[in-house]
Amino acid sequence: PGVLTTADRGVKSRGCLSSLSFLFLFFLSLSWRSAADRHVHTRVSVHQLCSGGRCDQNGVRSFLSLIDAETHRLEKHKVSMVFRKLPGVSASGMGLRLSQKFVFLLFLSGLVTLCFGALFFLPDSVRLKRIFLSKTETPPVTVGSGSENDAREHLKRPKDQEHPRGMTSAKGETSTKLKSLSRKPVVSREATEERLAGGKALEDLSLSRSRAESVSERATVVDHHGADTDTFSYAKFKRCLLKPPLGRDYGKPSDPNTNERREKVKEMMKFAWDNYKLYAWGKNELRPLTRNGHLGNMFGGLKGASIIDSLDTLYIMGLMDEYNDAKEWVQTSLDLNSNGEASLFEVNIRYVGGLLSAYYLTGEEVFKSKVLELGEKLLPAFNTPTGIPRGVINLGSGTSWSWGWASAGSSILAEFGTLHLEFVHLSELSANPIYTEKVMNIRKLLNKIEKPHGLYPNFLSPVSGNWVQHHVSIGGLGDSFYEYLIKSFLMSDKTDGDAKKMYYSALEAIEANLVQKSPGGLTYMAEWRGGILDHKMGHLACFSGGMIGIGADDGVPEKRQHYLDLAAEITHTCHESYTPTKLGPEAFRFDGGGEATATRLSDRYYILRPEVIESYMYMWRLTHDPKYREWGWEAVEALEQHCRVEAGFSGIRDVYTTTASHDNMQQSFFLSETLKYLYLLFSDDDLLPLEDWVFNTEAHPLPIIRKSCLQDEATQDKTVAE
Ligand code: DMJ
Repeated sequence: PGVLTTADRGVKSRGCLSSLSFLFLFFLSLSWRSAADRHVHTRVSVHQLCSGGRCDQNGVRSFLSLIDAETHRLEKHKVSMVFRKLPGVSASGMGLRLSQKFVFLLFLSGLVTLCFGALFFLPDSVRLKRIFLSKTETPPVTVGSGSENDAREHLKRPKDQEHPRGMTSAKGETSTKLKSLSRKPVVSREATEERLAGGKALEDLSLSRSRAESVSERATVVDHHGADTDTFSYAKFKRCLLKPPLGRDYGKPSDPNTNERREKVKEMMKFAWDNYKLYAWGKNELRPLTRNGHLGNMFGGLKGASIIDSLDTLYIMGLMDEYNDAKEWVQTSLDLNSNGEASLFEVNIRYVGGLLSAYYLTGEEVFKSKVLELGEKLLPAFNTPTGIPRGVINLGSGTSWSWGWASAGSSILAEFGTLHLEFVHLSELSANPIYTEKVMNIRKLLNKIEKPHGLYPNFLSPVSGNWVQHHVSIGGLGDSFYEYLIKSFLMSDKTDGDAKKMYYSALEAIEANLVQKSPGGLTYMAEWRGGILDHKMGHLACFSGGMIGIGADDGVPEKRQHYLDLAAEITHTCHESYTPTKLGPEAFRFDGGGEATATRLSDRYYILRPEVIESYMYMWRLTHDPKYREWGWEAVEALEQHCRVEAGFSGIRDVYTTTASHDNMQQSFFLSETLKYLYLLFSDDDLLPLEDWVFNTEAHPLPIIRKSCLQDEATQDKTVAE
């Protein structure tokens, strides 16, 4: 706190510049005034030399030369010159008196100062800065592929749209016991020559745009959707998994009580699904109070978000009739030729993630062809000078632009930083490297750019590649960027060294700057605004318990237990925020006397979010501490009591009152995340084992890519064929 960052220094020095301009004008006016004063003084002195009709000749001569000199000085004076040049204005300066001139000049300099002040200090002054300072600003940070449609740069329409996402000590607890963190693969993970070469190719981020394009073109020749359909073999992929995805018996727990709880969660899923099907089929989300559907404006005209988000949940729960209905809808009704404005992030995590998972779990070709068709439609969003995509894309025209609410046309860290897992899989399935190149380019830029205190601010300009504001958050706007770093490392079969390095150094910076302990002993993640801490934690930030947990095992040996403890402490804090309804507020604070409590009315709502339960699930898998299942069950009971209505589940407006006021929305992430994490919490660990799967930020499981195994398999297949 209190330390000036580079950007702060920039703003301050520009502030100084405007103050200097004020001082300059002020002294100019003073010197003008003193010159004028001296002139008056000279006249007075001459008057004193000549009295009674007699003058002292020598004195007069020397005073006359003094007058000449003064006159010359005044003539040279810029302000005086300006006045002289004005037609019809006398040399005396518009006929104003000296004191009036002085006041006028002071007023003028004040005005100039005010303008400069407004330019640099008003909240959204960045736009103005760009106009005035564009020539002197740091040149854009470019890495690899750049813009190919700079025309769009000028045509982009910043729109005023709503923010698509929520803004977005374990008191007496002892050290958490690590249950089974080591995930030992059976398949060889030696870094073979070939794998290294492949990895290097992926990481060669200085690829020129033209190369990326030519690769794209080549792939397009192979297949309309850029897919070389013969390259990816589902059978090969299945053979490279360490365990069956659905376990020995669909993860059925042997303990009857746990099984009963799991069945309850399955019933909740069926209830939510049936009502969606009944009242909102084909729409994006169900409005359970008014019993109708909601399309919203996040998916660019794409429909059926709840269907796509539910595919894998229905499948792992064994709700096969429902899954088949969903699959049929994808086959017959999922129309990707929409022409609306979509959030790149939301379409990616829900549609791309949902379809990818459905494909990997079932091997149904329809999911693969749909996801490749959709992936291709997202590519134009990356056509910016830096390759950092903008937040909004028109799926029909490919035009993209930044959210109207995002400062100075910036892109959001949690949005452009949450594409990696899905895009790498798009390359896997299509055999087209362009998707990987796009996200590797983002990675490279983020790796290269200077980070204040090692932290990643939430807003970045897709034009210059510089940070736009110094707001750092592990909750909304930042969250899943960090999640995708560690998950990229895990999903690469632990070969993605850059992701690993970036994750652990980010975590170090987070610990040094954001992690706090409340007076009551609760560990929490504060937010950071240019060095000032805001002692608030969003519900969204509660995913970090799980994230730090799954990353614990790959930290430096001396920190592994520490990371696991930190993960447990944060999860504990988030559990503390779930009171008295046993549901948690959107954001809770640790100042103003509160401990993990929402102090503002506007923060008290709960929209069926998953993050706290997500951390319970990971912490259960990592430690098998029974408290996580108990906490999960508390949440199930609370959802039943406060959120279940006659026709589905609904968010509530105030978690501090037991007479619920419902928000009339069954979010699609309730089906994909909240209920899936609860189901997994009450299942055996062999249902979607973490040795084989990572969950994207919408809880869609994506398989770990075992390049060496896939290549060995390819060699074997070839040998057999020969
Ligand atoms: C989900 O869409 C994702 O988890 C996203 O990363 C954050 N917000 C919602 C759920 O709260």
